[in-house]
Parts: sequence; structure tokens; C-alpha cells
Amino acid sequence: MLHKRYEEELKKQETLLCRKNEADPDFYNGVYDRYRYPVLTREHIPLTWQYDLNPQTNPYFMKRLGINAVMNSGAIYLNGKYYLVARIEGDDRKSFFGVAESDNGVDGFRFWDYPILLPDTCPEETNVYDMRLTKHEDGYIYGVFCSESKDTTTSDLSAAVAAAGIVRTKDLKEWERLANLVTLRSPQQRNVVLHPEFVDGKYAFYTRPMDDFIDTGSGGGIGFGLCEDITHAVIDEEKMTSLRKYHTITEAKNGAGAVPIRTQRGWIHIAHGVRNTAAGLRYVIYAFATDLKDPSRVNAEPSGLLIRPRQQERVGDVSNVVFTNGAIVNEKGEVYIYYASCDTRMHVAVTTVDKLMDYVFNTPSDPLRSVECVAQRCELIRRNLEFLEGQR
Ligand code: M1P
Repeated sequence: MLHKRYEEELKKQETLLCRKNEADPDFYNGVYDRYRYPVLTREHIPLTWQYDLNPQTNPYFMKRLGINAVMNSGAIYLNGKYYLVARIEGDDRKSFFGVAESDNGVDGFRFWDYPILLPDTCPEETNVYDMRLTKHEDGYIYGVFCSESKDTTTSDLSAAVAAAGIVRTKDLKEWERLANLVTLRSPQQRNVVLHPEFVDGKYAFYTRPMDDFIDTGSGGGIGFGLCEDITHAVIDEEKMTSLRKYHTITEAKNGAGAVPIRTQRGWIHIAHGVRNTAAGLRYVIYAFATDLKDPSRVNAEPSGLLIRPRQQERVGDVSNVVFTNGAIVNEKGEVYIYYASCDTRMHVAVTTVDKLMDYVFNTPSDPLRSVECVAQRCELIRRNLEFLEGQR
């Protein structure tokens, strides 16, 4: 017999899963629509993943394996459906991946029956997170994620080493684990993204060289490197693409986010930038473009941020953070940018390829000094006042 409380909890969850989402009418910037409700939260996790449903072994209907957060999700569009490979963090702080599916990309996301059980080929690996899903022209879907292990070279208990793990699949069900990416000149890697096309006949990765687990140290920004063999991926040289810069949103660090989107004028990247504040690190989302022929070369970098944490998005386990590692473009040219707030829950912002191109290629870049930023704004005002005058 089923526990009465199970039926109540299931009903509550069903109401949540059936809730329609809508563009938030209070938000406008002309670039994208923000959606009112998160698309995935810990409340979306199936009860079967958390409770023992048998009243004999769980008479009080307690959660046995709780879930703390659902965040940083890779995204892919397959056969007309929207899939998120979410980072799910258990109450035990270990993250793992689960596939959630929706018909329209903005609501109705439901997790498949089981989370993804990755092949256990890496005995030192303690934690995995933040998978980027690349539909590569070689025919596979690749998942590149952070594989974290304890740093055994120091007595500091929280010291860790971050590397890029690689898996591949054709259906999001069977996953083949490949060797972790090796970057010969960077001791640690996180936020690594596989480019969807071959470049000079090779697999191309956006990297994020780091000296340390948290600090990028001498790492100057988002890197780019090529490798011959994806099954044993080794990158010798990393060129820099989007650089971190003094007194900008990327001053402390930045990192590649969604797989770049091919447009007529370049690859559009949706990434994250981090600055330090008295209240701790602040993560925002920004965009830039790279050249179609040379995807390591930045050819447009609009000033400032694209998405900032707003209202209730500002509060969570790691407050003042928005982070993306997945976006979907559908056959209508609509773009669904999936982002997490505060390492706690997932949201969606919706735009189009045309609007993103307009934003990326027509927004002025950051002149990097207050006086020049004011001059840039005064020029906009002057043109506007002239335009308004002409309308009278
Ligand atoms: O806590 C914010 C984010 O911190 C890390 O990003 P970065 O490597 O740029 O500092 C990641 O671990 C990410 O998972 C997390 O959301």
C-alpha cells in the first residue's frame, strides 16, 4: 500500500510540473524575454530518487537521499524536443547529471526515470558537474564536464584539481567515457566547451586555463586549442580568445558557457564573467562573437553584461550568481538560453538568432575608461535628441 503522504507530495509535484511558464511582463530590454518561473528546481526531481516508497522500510515517509539543487545544465535540441542535462547536487554535495525533457523549452521539463550513471573510469574523481553538450559534425553528441579530484599534493583538505571529462553518446542514454582532456600548458581546466565543427581538420576546444582550483591566476581568459584525437584529447598550445580585462565584468575570471551558435557574421558565444566585490564574487552572463573561419579570433564584444541575477535570482546557495552552460536554437531561429541562478535552480531567457546578432554586432564595445564611457553615452544622447527633434 502507498503512503498517504506520497500521494500528496506527488500531487503537489504534478501541479508544479504542469505549471505554464510565461514571459515576465515586468522585464524588458529588447534583447530577450525572461521567463517568470524557473524551468528546473530541486522540486522537479522525481520522488523515486529521494524517498523510499515502501511504508515497511520508511514508515514516516522520510527523504532518504535528498536533493539540494538543480543547476548548470547542458542543453540540446533533438527531434523537436528540448533536453537539459542538468547538474543535480545531492544533499551530500556530490553532483551528478540527469536528463530532463520538454516539448516547448520553457515549461513541462520532466526528468527521465534514472539519472545518468557515467562509466566509472576515473577512480580519483570525486565530483562531476556542468556538462556542455555539443552536437558535433562527426555525428556524436559530446558531453564535456568538470571532473574534480582531491589534490593529494597538499595537506589542505579542500584543495582540488579540476580537469575536463569527456563522454559521448548518440541518444543521451548510452554514454561512452573518453580520456580526460590534457592541456599540456595549463595545470587545471574548468568550463571547457567542444566546438561543433572541425577546425583545420581537428577537434577544437574552448578552454579556461587555471593555475589553481578557484583562482585562474595567470590564466588570461577563455582559451582555444586544437587536438587530433578526441578519444585521447591533448592540447599543446592554447591561444587566448575572450580576455579578462581590468575593471570590467570579467576582471576576476571568465569562462565559456553555451556551445557557440553559428550565424552569418560569426560564432556567438554566451559565457560568464566574474568580478570581485565586498560581498564576494559576482557572476554575470555576457556575449561575444568569434570569426567563422578562425573561431579563436574575437570579432565582436558588446560592452557589459547580457544577463544579471535579478530579484529572487540573486539569492541561493552561492548568491549573486548567474551561470550558463547551455543554449538551444530551434528550426524557427529562436534561442533558448538556459541559466542557473545562485547555483540553486534553472531559468530560461528566450530570444532569436537575429536579435542576438543585432545585440552582439551593434552594441558598442567597452572603451574601458569612465571618461570614454561617458563620451560614448553622450554621443548616443546627442543622436537621440537630434532624432527626436527631427520627429517634431
Ligand atoms: O559558483 C559559481 C560557479 O563557480 C564555478 O565557475 P568558475 O569556474 O568560473 O569559477 C563553477 O564551479 C560553476 O559550477 C559555479 O556555478
